[in-house]
Amino acid sequence: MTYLIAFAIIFLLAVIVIQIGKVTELASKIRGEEEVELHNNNTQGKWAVIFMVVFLVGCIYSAYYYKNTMLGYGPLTSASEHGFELDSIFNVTLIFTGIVFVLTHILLFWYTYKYRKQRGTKAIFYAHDTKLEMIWTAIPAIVMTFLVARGLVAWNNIFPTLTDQDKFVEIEATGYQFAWDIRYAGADGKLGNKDFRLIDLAKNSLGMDWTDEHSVDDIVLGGTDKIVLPVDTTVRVRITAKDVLHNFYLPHFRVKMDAVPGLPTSFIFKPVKTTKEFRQQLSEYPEWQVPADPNDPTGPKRWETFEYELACAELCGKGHYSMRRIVEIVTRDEYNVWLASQKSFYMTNIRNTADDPYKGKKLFSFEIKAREQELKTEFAKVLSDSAITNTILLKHVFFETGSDKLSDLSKHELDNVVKIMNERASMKVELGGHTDNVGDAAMNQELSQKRASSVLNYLISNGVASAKLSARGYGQNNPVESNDTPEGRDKNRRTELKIISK
Ligand SMILES: [Cu+2]
Repeated sequence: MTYLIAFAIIFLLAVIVIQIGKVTELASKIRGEEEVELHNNNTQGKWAVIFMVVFLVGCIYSAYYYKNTMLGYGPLTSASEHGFELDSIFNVTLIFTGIVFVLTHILLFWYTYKYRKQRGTKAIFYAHDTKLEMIWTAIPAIVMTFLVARGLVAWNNIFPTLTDQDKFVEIEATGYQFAWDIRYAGADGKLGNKDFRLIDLAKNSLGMDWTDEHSVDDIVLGGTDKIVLPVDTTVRVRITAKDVLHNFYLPHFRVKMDAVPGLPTSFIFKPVKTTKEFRQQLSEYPEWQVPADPNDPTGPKRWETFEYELACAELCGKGHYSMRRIVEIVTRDEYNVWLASQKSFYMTNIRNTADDPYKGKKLFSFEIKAREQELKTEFAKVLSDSAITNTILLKHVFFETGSDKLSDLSKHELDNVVKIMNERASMKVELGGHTDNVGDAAMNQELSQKRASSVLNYLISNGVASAKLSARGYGQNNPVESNDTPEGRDKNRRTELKIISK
């Protein structure tokens, strides 16, 4: 229907134009051709001058009217250190191009009027003037050289080479249809290696390499989480994409860089205003004092709801708009608290699963520290008067398969047990060995007894009085989970510590 109406309109317009043409033709036959042409030239020349005035006034008025909504003017000054320099480059370029724009338009329209066809005038034949050519080649060349040179200096300032000694926060942004994965380096400050061959959409969508220990504490933010960054700190963003071209654009920080599949790019910037400070700056302008939601006049003001944002500035597909993310700039202390509260991707999704290359082979120092705290709390619980259980699972005690030989990793857990045992002179405990139901029950009984004794021997040889310890094998009799699954059997093979007397 819409097409039909559009077609009808175009058809009618064509008919009108043809009819006007016919009328003009008839009129010129009556008045004489030349007379009409001179009259038309006069009118069109005058209209050209009127158009020029209206057009230039309109341009200048709109630039002035919208100045507070444009980046770099009014309230929207740069929120990053290098942004001020970029804004100044844009302004200088705007001044030069603005002057040329106004001048050429005045000349264009004024000459259209001045040199319109008049009775008794003749065109001058003006073929060449070397001096004029020199002038209009030299002036743009000098101006362009100045602009380009300034741009190069700024480019070098914005992209310094950061060394390991420089203190900076590094994050990685991976664009895909239609979101960003934001990866933080975690406590070690280093992003781990990635390999596209390791990409597994369900378990490892970024292709992080778990054999690189820098990966272990890396944090990956979910699709809608706020990107939090510290103020007054250099931030290096590694930018990459998984499918098509995207563009990492932080307008308030004057950061804009293509995200290209297979070609990592990066941008360095330093935020200089926290989100709160920027809101304060906006609050001084009347246009930011209005309610954020026009339907709710008593609700928060526009400046109160302001957020920095990340946008994809490449038209990458129909869900393109949903790549918007909120960026929050906070103080250094707030950032540290936030970072510490984030869980590493590896620890939440990979640790001790089949994909974990360190499963049963390695404990990380942060895990050992955390386990020490946890063990202390567990002991405090079973020793308190309101205790509901008297048993602690020794989570980090491992044996070699089918043997009673303790693995090296068990040392951390057992050394902590030694420490706690020696702090309480009267405490007596029983070490209990448990197995799954694989194999012969009598063999399992024997193995569990041997394993419990191994733990007992380790504790004695590390300074616990033998009178405080006993060891007992329970075989496969006390499962905590079903023996039908590998995970269940894994849980059933365990060593427990039971408090006999406090
Ligand atoms: Cu995109």
